[in-house]
Amino acid sequence: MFSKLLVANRGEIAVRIIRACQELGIRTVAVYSEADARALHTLLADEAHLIGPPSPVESYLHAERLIEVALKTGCEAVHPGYGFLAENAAFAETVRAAGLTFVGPPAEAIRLMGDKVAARARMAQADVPVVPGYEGEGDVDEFLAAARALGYPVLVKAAGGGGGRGMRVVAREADLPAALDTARREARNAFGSDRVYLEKYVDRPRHIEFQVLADHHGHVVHLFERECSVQRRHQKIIEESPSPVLDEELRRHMGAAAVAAARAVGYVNAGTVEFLVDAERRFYFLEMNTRLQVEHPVTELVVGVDLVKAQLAIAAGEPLPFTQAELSQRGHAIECRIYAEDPARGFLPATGRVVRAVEPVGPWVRVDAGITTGDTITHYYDPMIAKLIVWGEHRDDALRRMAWALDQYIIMGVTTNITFLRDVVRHPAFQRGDITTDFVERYFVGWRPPDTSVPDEVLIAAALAEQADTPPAVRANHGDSGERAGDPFSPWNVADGFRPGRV
Ligand code: MV4
Repeated sequence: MFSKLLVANRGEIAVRIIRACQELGIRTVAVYSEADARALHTLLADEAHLIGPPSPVESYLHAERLIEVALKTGCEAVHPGYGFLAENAAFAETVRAAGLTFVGPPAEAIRLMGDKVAARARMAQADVPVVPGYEGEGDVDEFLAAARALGYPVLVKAAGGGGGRGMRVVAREADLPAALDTARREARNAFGSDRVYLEKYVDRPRHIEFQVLADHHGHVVHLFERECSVQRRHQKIIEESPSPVLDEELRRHMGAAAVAAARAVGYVNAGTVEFLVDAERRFYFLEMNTRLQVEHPVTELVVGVDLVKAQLAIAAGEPLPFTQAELSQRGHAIECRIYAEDPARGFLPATGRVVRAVEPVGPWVRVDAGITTGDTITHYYDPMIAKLIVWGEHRDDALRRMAWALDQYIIMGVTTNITFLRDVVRHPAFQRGDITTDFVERYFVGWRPPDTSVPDEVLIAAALAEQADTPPAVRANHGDSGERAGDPFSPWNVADGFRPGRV
């Protein structure tokens, strides 16, 4: 195993990686921008190095600077987390060229899966079902002929896109030429390539993805599925495992397809194969994410595998410690993503100081947070600040636990989507598991947060209590039945005595 590793990321995922390393006895080196000098990941790592100003291009995306830090601190490996450079094939190559281990897949797999047209072709070769489509190099007339054969509506997608970026639904033949022009123009600007392709539009699909792990010894397994259909503008909000719609047979077929997909690209390390599942429960390969994903904890809780530790073991050359037959799903896990955003103002990102953060704690409740009380949330980085993950024996147990945990979660000083999530997990359609990718638009347009304004009397009472700063024991002596009450020797009964944690 490695003895020292560079964490090339920030926020909750950097914290997650550092914790795994701490357990494994791997020393960690954090990198941080000027905006993150007192961030959790900076404080938790064994060493932290300033890499530049807040702007990501000058810090977390600055490959040479990251590698320079890794080399000068004596790291052997680099974990990219997700986002930033995680799916940058050139970065993976540069890391390896510097003699370091990249905790992720081979650059060729990243590159191939990054090209959506090449990925579709490779999947079709490997008998992984893809959405019927046309990836031609042809002119408008050929696109028109292909679309007519597919039947409308069709989707125009950018070969260099993914994650829903540069996608366009075309309902009628008359709209296709203009849609192709716009899509090409946008793709050229966004991805540097104007190559586009067509897919038959799958109406109201479910998004179900399979976690895979592959080692350097030819073993490939899947760790079952995650259902990620609750999204808003291609941002996932809630993920769960198992999916409420898969049965054993479909799960087995999709799992086999996910393993075949990974094998077909020579995949190594942790990856995710995304599928669309239509109303007739047919499934189609969508894309492969060549990284650890935000929603990995739901798999960890249901399958009992620490995916970050698995990534590190694989990168260190160890064989997978389990076979497919040894893996199973137990119970149900749900993840809610906590965003610093204002759901009452079109989900506009929110910034400011976290005056107080109180995380729910309890059996089968997990919080992966990148922030804590006192932190400042800026507009430089992703607004996702924490993830709340719960496990239950059955889906309804997990749902109840999630509703409870959301009620307990307090973040003051910065607006978050917690109030929104509380309503989503209690929604009858969500409770039924009736979730397709249009769930939020269908049920939550015009959603308003509940009125949480506090009466003036309560604010005055709180202010007076704060000012009086009454020690707890003195309160306990006024009628409470606490053990300290009436104990003449208890230090808590000395009204002006020392109190731990009080300056
Ligand atoms: C589709 C589709 C319907 N038909 N492809 C969006 C993300 C990107 N990975 C692909 N996406 C879609 N591709 C066909 N042929 C619908 C979506 C889609 C979607 C997919 C997964 C999760 C949420 C979504 C929300 C809107 C559209």
